Amino acid sequence: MDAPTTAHLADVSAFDAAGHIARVRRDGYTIVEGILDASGIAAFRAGVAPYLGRWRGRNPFEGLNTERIYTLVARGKVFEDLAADPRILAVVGAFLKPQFLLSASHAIRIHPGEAAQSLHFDDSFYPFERPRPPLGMSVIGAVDAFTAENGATVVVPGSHVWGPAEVAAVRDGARPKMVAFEMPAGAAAVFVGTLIHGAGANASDAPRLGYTNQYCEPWARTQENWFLGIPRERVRAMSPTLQALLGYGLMPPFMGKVSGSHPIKALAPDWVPPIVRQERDER
Ligand SMILES: O=C(O)CCC(=O)C(=O)O
Repeated sequence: MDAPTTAHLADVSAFDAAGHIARVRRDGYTIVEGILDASGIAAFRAGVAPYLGRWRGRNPFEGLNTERIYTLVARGKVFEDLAADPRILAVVGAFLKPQFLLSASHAIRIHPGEAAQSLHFDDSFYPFERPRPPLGMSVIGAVDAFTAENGATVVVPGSHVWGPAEVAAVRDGARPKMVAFEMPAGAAAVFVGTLIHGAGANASDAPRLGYTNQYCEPWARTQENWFLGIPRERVRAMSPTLQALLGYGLMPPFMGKVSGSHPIKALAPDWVPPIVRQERDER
């Protein structure tokens, strides 16, 4: 198996994880610059190019004038590196339990004329009352620079600690003070799953390309089903860190086991599911 790689990544030793974590606790989000450098941005663009231009969102939430490329993590090395970026994982890991999982990974290209997305919070589908600790963490990264005009994500700072009444007021149309994630290409915002946000309207004359990687507690169901969505041969070639993020690890003592064994065994080239092997051996 490959070791985790730092290709496309800047020097991580100088990364101020504590500062970012403190900002997330206070405001609900932080912005990390330089997650992708110029070569990473070029690799990202080349990696999504084959899939662009053929799809539009199916509802206003996906964005009727927005393209999304799902299961991005499995579409190339640059996307693997983004999902397992050690700086991102350092911030995310301060809020989720060890063995947390990647929950969703997709590119988002918002076309000119797209309306603003409805305000929401990303871990809302877990049925636990707010206020509460986040059950998920989200990253939204800029491949094109994000501006207020081209659809930069807008957030309500501090809304991560809100209770149900304030959240309901926003759903009913209240508009508290919002901030746009205006950030240069290559930067990424990291925020808690309880933070209220949405994609902005794109009033510019160019598309806005970005991506989201979302993580969840190791005991929670992931949004994307990686076991069905990513062939095992492809997972086998990924780093151990990413394999764990995709669910090929155990949450102690044994959550995620495969017929009583560690799920990493399922990546061996000659692996057959134990129930098939055992039935065969009986014959
Ligand atoms: O693309 C963005 O700026 C935000 C998208 C988002 O929040 C979502 O689709 O859940």
